[in-house]
Amino acid sequence: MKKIKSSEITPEDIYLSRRDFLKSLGIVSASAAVLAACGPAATSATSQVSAAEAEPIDSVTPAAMADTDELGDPLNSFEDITNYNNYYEFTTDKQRVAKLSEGYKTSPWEVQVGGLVNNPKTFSLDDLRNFETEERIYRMRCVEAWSMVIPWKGFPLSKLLAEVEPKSEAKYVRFETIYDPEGMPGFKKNPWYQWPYIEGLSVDEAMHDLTLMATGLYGKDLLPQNGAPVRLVVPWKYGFKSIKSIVKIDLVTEQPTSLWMAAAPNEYGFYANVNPNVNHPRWSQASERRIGELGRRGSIMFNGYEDEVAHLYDGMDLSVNY
Ligand SMILES: Nc1nc2c(c(=O)[nH]1)N[C@H]1C(S)=C(S)[C@@H](COP(=O)(O)O)O[C@H]1N2
Ligand SMILES: [Mo]
Repeated sequence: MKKIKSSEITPEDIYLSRRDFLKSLGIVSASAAVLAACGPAATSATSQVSAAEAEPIDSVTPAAMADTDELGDPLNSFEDITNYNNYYEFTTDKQRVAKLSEGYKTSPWEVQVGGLVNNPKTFSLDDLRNFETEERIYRMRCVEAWSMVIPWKGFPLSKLLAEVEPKSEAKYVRFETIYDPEGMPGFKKNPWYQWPYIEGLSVDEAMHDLTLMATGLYGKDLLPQNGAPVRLVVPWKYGFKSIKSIVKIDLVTEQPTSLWMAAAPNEYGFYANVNPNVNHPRWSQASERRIGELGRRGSIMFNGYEDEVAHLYDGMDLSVNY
């Protein structure tokens, strides 16, 4: 593989060259076949990992090291990730969000952070851009039993919270999406929801290093359909927790009521951790359809992040749909 300085290549070049490299080793097709045939149980095979390590370390950036996530799952394409979306403020039709949100203005933008904090602060786009970003390749498992693997760009929410200094009384973090019935057609079409879109995390969940404020994917700024300019990504929870286009974050004492809890409390709990053993009242959560694959694969406890996050739920009865 030709050596080029990382400053000379665009993120897509990195992904493409990485994929070519894996293909030359027969990795891309081989791992896809294994995954399709056996599901996640087989994905701990280390062959892909060792192949990735075979490339001379100084020839690649961290981004180029990874076009699979840590279970060896291939990334979904930019095309898939930006054209199959849930964003009810625009439409409930996943394949029309991209079109309806095209050109939606996300600049200027402000995120007001307050509540039980010592340093309330309103973050402008420039303030958000000042956070050092990193790439995080995460699986995303929608509660509707489909999933993707997405290379996010972003910064840990904990870094933002450190700037506002939560008070010790704060127990939860409440997030709010922009409320724009004039600019987003879904508000009027779906008036029965309690807009704006609200989500929440416990402070411990919010401080966890996996919890990301995403500002981009595939190395580019987010498009409106994915929640530009900034959205939450909590990879061990069902996708609806990963609230888009955030304008307000508050530290609070009471557990926030999310839009989905308000809409159907028996179907959508506050914690909403991915759990293949607890079915949705209307469908099984045991398996999922990975967008771009044929057939289904088994779903994984905490979406595969159990080692990192299970301790957050010590003593909680995980057989209940919270
Ligand atoms: N504001 C807002 N955030 C949202 C949603 C939404 O409808 N509105 N949908 C959620 C759901 S159900 C999922 S699965 C993910 C989808 O994110 P993606 O379209 O970027 O893949 O966004 C979540 N965040
Ligand atoms: Mo979802």
